[in-house]
Amino acid sequence: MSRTSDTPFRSGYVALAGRPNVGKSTLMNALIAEKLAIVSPKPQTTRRRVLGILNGTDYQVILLDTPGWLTPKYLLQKAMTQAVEAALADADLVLMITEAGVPEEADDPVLDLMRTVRQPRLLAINKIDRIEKTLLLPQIDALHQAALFEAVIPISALKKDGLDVLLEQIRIRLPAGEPFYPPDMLSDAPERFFVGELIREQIFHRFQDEIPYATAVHIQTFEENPGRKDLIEAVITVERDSQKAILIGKGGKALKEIGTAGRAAIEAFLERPVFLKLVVRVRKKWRQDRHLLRQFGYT
Ligand SMILES: Nc1nc2c(ncn2[C@@H]2O[C@H](COP(=O)(O)OP(=O)(O)OP(=O)(O)O)[C@@H](O)[C@H]2O)c(=O)[nH]1
Ligand SMILES: [Mg+2]
Repeated sequence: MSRTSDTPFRSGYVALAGRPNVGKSTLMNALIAEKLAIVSPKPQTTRRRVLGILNGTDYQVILLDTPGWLTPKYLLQKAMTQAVEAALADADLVLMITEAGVPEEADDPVLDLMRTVRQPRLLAINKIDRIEKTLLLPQIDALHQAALFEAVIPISALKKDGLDVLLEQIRIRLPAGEPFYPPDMLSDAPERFFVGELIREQIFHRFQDEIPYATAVHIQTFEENPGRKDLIEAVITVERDSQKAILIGKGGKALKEIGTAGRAAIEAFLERPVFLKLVVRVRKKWRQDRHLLRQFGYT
């Protein structure tokens, strides 16, 4: 790690914020080149702040992926907005993410949130792979007009386009200082958090309507067995018997598919074989239940 005094080591926290589904988690994964945050085509996939560490030769960027900013209708969503606020409070720099071709209204709630932030702000316009460049210019202009951002950077998190420019805009704004985390650390969350998320991701991908939103996954047992596969027992909680029946499927088929795909994703993440056992249970209105929200790690 050779460096001179005119290029000090830089290190800091960068909060990613934006509407649901704009690609915050995809961007975090693309920047750190690891699948840390789960991603789905449905809004409100992320429910907690997820920390990801990116190490360069002369910088450490600590990314804080957050849930999409929304008006909360129930306690889980309230906890999600609080996770955003906490990440913004922790950040040295705030990166708003928006979607190309979906121009913000003047009263956009995320722009309002950005007005409350005292740290430097950057804006990334994501998903530029989906629209003509000429259509992008008016949106970039309008966002410049908001006069909130030190830079507006068009990117595609999916195609990994514009990420070098974005990273450089982040790096130059980080405070000078030593790294916060050792270089081999990717996140601050335990393995069991990621394991639960990978199972939840399967449910977001496979089921429609209320089911993904009514589902929580928590890891009841995580036994590391030297010389044998780890044993992981995950509890999938839903709100109604009818949801439980759908998750399990005819003859247990649907649950078996979640298990098979979930196990493959977990093994890819952990880089070791595991034995995965899934149980489905019903807890009426868990999304409104303080104790269960805490048990599931949302508060
Ligand atoms: N075409 C295109 N799709 C993208 C891009 N980035 C993300 N997506 C897609 O957008 C959808 C949402 O991505 P996520 O990363 O889960 O979005 P998010 O902002 O984290 O969503 P929440 O956690 O629900 O707030 C997924 O289907 C992604 O594949 C991009 O650059 N281009
Ligand atoms: Mg997300």
